[in-house]
Amino acid sequence: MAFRMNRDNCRSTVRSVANQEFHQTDEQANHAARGVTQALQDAGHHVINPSVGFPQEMDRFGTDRIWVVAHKTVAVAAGLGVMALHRNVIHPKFGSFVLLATVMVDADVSEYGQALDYNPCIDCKLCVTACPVGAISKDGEFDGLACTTHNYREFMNGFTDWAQTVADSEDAADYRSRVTDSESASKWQSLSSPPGYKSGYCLAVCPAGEDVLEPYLNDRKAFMNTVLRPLQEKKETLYVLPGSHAQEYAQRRFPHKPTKEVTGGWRPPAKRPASS
Ligand code: B12
Ligand code: SF4
Repeated sequence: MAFRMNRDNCRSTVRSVANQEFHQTDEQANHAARGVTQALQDAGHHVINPSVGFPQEMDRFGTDRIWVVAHKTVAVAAGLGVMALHRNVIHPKFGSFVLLATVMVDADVSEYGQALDYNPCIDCKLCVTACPVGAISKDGEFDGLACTTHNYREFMNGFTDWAQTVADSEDAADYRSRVTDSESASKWQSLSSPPGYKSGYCLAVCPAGEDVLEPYLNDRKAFMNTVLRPLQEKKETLYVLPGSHAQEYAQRRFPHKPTKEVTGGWRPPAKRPASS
């Protein structure tokens, strides 16, 4: 199942606005999938709805994939869209502004969906341009480690890195020399409400999809000025692994965005998360 997100919220440079859109849609999707699960259970089936996002299987973290089902794979097979350059599924009508859910049932299915026979991606490569840590390359390579290190700074590995910083600090003054007050507050916020994404700009700028495309086609310059540029110009800290391509890219392409070297919490040698 695909659930629509509100575009301007996702495109906002104000992270709390974009994050509440992701979290609300996440909740809506879990709720709807659970409703379908309940109905199928009442009809006598064995059925589950693995979570849309988190929780995931953290006992496997660092050794295996932590998600229960790959929603994108199922969505593509069901004809809900096509996985494009930015690795998200583009829905033919709603574009990149969808989150996905899967209901798994033991019943025989009377009719199967068909994969789309075209790709709604228009190959504009705005996702490549928007990513602040160069995680998406024009040729289709995706640097999952660069994305996770920055965008998921408040999640599993970013949290581990922060916990290690606390453990390594000699006293409060030492901790404060390593972590800004804003970063401490952000960590608290992510622990007390769902964790905040730092970016997701690849999805925000994507003009593909029937309902989304018109403003881009009508006036590309205005689209760049109102959608792409504000995200590019936003002053924000970018989290990078020392010596990584992401670090070099961020410093070269976005010199006004300060970079901060982090360990990412990975145990040496750095382990790459499974590919998306
Ligand atoms: C891991 C993950 C990430 C990682 C990717 C890490 C990496 N590349 O190394 C990181 C942290 C970077 C990430 C970031 C984001 N993510 Co994310 N992420 C996921 C997650 C948990 C799994 C992705 C995945 O499918 N991986 C790889 C799969 C394809 O491999 P696999 O599991 O081994 O599956 C293989 C086999 O096992 C088999 N298989 C598995 N299942 C099935 C099922 C069937 C039927 C069959 C036949 C085979 C099969 O085939 C597969 C291919 O070989 C999904 C949630 C979920 N549970 O699906 C969200 C998800 C992909 N993320 C999502 C989103 C929105 C984001 C962000 C925008 C978040 C944000 N707000 O910033 C960013 C975008 C970054 C980007 N450009 O991709 C959405 C995408 C929605 C969409 N329109 O496509 C998802 C689907 C969550 C959701 N429920 O909506 N994400
Ligand atoms: S931003 Fe452009 S290139 Fe990237 S996925 Fe969307 S349509 Fe395709």
